[in-house]
Amino acid sequence: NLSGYKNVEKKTVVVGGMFPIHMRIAATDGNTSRAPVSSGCEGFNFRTFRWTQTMLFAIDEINKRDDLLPETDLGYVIYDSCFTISKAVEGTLTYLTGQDEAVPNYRCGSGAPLAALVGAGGSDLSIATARILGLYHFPQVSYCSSCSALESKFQFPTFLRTIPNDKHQSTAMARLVLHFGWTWVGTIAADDDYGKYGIKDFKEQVEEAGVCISFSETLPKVSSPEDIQRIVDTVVESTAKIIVVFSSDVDLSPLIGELLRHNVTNRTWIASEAWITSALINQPGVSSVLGGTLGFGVKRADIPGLQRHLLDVDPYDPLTEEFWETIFNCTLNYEKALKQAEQRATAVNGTVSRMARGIPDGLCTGKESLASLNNTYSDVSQLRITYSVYKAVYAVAHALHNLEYCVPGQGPFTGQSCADINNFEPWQLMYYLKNVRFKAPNTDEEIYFNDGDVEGFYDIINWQVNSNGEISYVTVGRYNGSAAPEDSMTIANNSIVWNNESSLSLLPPRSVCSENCQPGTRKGIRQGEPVCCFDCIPCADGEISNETNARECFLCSEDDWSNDAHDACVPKIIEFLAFGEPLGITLIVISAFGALVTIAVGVVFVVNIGTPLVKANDALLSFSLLLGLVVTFLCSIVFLGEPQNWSCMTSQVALALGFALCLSSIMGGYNKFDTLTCAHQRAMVGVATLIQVHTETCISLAIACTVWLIVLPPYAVKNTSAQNIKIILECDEGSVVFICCIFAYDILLALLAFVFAFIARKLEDYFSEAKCMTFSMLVFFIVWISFVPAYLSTRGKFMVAVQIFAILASSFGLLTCIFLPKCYVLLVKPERNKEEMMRPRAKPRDG
Ligand code: TCR
Repeated sequence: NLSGYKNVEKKTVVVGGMFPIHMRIAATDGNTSRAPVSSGCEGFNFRTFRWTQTMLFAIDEINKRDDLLPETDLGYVIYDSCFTISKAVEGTLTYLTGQDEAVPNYRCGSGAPLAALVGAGGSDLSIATARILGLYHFPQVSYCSSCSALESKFQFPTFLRTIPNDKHQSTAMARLVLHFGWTWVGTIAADDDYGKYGIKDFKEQVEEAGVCISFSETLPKVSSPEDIQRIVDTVVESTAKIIVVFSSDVDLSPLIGELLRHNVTNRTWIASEAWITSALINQPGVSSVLGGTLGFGVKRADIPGLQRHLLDVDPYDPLTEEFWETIFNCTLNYEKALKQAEQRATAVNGTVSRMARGIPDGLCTGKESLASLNNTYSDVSQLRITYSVYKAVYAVAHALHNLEYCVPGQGPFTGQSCADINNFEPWQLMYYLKNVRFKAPNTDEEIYFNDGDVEGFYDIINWQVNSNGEISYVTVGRYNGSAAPEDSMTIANNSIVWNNESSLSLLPPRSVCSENCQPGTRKGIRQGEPVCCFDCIPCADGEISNETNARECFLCSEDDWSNDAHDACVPKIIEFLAFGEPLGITLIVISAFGALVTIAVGVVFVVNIGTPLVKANDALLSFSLLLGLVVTFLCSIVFLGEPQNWSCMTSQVALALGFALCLSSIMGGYNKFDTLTCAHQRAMVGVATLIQVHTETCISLAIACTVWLIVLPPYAVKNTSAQNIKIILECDEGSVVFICCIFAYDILLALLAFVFAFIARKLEDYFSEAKCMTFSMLVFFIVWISFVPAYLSTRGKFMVAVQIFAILASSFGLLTCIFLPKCYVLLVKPERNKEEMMRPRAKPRDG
């Protein structure tokens, strides 16, 4: 650790600085047989060395100023925390005690007063040092410990920082993820407070908004190849295209190396502040993997004169010696270096001795040019943490200034007293630090601590590959944590370059576990997987979903049915047998034809009314049979068309009455066999006589029908249940019992007619009338028996068609069987139409 006390005409106050100049501590050999020594460090970090030099630069600048601490000089003690808690603690104790060895609770009274400690580096280091410093109420101003855990004033009463709290960054990252609609992200966190708290805060916020975490990996502090390999495998296997990394560059770089080896492209990395502008990560060749990275950087500033200072370092200064040798890969002239070191009486401690380091052979002259090197050390284009260091030093200086120029009697302490710059207590400086409010030179940012924190202001930085394959940091937006949520983030979407499908594109990548479920489907959860991963299950028939990602499908109303896409309910098809359609027209034609033929037969009969044939067949009965047939023919037309209440009533009743008329007429015809001889035939005729009054038969049926129509009339209904996609308009019989009774009556008549005709078939009659009747009744039965299965196996309008067919078939059957032979005689063979022909022959033809 290196101290540079200025010469002592002015009073001097010593500011402590702690920087992770090295990346890790060197492994010890584990030999316990000799006194242990504090472990050395390795892995020189040029970036953090720039920070260190910035502190020196700021102190220099302050010392040169006449308006800030004109009567006091700032001295400094720099400690290397080596990115390790133990080293940070060791440094803190050394600093507090003023000893080379860290003896707690001991501080040499001599020497200049200690002001504050700037730094410690990473949050885990600061947490450790802040706990110790807190014990002594010793102020600590951190430039890069951003962990949200450090905001607790209860645990860390004397901790202040010039870097925004990571709470803001986590929120900003969550906002970014939501802004681009990514719902499936992976996270990688460093195994320290920075990574863990940062990712935790991020996760809490995105998960609340419905984003799912595909994987969460932790980068080990001491990384083994297996650990890194495991993480690479996870990244490769995951379908998440967005990976949020909360880690310092030092911890992340082994992973990046391995990702490069595996050429893991087509991912978009969301960077935390610690690596977004790091040269350790942004090395040549990473553009294929890391191009398009988006991340957050803290406020940037230009610090005039800093570059000069950085380039003008003295190579023989003990602080810069190792830096020089590492950056130029050479050994400085040993004797000269030693001499210089002795002159300055500076202790070199904590860094591995040059011998042990095994410095390469080439000698350096100390005249090498830093400017010609393209090293992150001298790169002043991205002064972010560097600016934070600068602010931290200035904060301490301003606090000391305020302390020094406190007006006696108006001081802030008990009894309006002031503190003495030569001998003040740490808590007294803490008071001034807390209340400091200043502007750093050449910037217009007003710096003050609000409960130890500064405002959460970030630049959103995009890694864009420029023409020569290098990555440039392009600021594409801003985030202001203290603004209202709706305008806290501004982002220029179209200035972002993404790393999509290996070609750089302007379209943001998509990162979802499952694509949205389109209307017509619903989300189906996958057991044991995050909610963002789901299956899209098509809605069942009759159910719809009309929004994307619907949770459920909804049933359509009764009159509606789902369309093919299942995204809307459409009215069901209304089905009935219409007049206009071919089937309807055919049926109308047939029935009209039937009716006309029947009427024509009637006309023939009327014309031949006086002839024996017509007389023999009781003309009245023939006409009532013909009337019945006309009725049945015509009533089949009423079955067609959209069912209405009136048509439902008419069709059934007309059919029943029409058949009753026909059948009773047929039966009535048997009483002409009055020449029957056998006793049983006579008895039968007696029965027939009973029924012969077929008008009564019909009237009684008509009454029954009227009762039916009045009590429980048939009516038209929409049948929505029989078929899903159709509404069938049909007739409801009103009362099944009634309709059964009425048609049962018809069946009874038909059966009787058949039995009579069968018995009478052998009787002598010239025109074989009984045979025709038997045959017609057979046709009738066959038609209606075959109607039953046909009717039951059809649906909708075809049921009606089957019904009409049965009606027409049976009517035509009756018409042809009974009237065709007679018409034949009447029209073709009138000579047979003679009186004597009507007499049955003396001898029966057969039997
Ligand atoms: N805060 C981190 C450490 C860190 C860092 C960095 C380390 C930050 N920025 C840049 C190296 C380089 C931000 C912490 O641990 O709090």
